[in-house]
Amino acid sequence: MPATCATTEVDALAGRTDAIVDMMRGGCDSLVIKRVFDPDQLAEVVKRLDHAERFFPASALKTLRFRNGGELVDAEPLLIRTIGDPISNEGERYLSTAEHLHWGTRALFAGGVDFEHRIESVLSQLTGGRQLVRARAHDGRSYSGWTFRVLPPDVAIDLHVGHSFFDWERYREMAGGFDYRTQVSFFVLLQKPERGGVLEILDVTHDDARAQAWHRRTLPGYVAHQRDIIDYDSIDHDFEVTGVPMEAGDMLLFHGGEFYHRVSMVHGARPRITVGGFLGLSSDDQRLMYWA
Ligand SMILES: O=C(O)CCC(=O)C(=O)O
Repeated sequence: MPATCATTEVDALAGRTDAIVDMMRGGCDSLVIKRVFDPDQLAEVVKRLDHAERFFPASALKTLRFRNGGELVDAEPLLIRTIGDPISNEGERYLSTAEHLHWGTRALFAGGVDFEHRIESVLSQLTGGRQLVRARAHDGRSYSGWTFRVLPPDVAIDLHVGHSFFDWERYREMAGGFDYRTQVSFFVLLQKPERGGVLEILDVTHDDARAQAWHRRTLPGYVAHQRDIIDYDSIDHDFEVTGVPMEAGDMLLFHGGEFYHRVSMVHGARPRITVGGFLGLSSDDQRLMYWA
């Protein structure tokens, strides 16, 4: 079955108080919330990010470049820039970056709607009454709540699924623990590229035996989910792929822990820029935690 998608206005969330937990339990697979941020404010944030990026801790994630049609161009530079340390990184650095990124984001959004305040107030309406909290380490320090992701032209994010990352140390160190089956992704589109850069959800879950057929060739040295180069042609032929249209300012929630997904290649001069993270239920089902 293709992924099911719903769209809602940000001031019409009252009827969706259980939306996130429903998604975690197999309900609607994605939800676009329109205009969570004003696109004019985000255009200003993108300009500031451009100037400020060098002051932020950033990682370059290796990715592969494909020509149209899926032919591999080169396995060299990987060009997805992640601003803020992803949860895969070493603990001490990850936690100090989280603090830094938190204050940096405040500066990027200064003078307009504050990012953290806005996403918390929107997400809190969808938790079925559970408290929304930023994930913490055992020593009490906060995890990052989000990272910025910059996808330049000709770059795509390969197929991946949240479930394949749960053996990372940072997940084990998450205070209180979280229920791995419940991971949902969220992000806000800051800058839409001229073409492409669409989040695509496949009707294939992490434990689906059919996914094994994708893993045909192996390139050591790539990040976990990119060790295997995926045969795009067979995927598009064999599986339902649901693209989720978005505009700058929209927020997307989707069941990325469970369903394979990817971002199609960015075309045109403008990079695609998003900022987002992940949500999961605490092991005791009392809180909804978020992190990146
Ligand atoms: O568009 C993005 O920010 C990446 C979303 C994604 O692939 C994920 O949440 O796993």
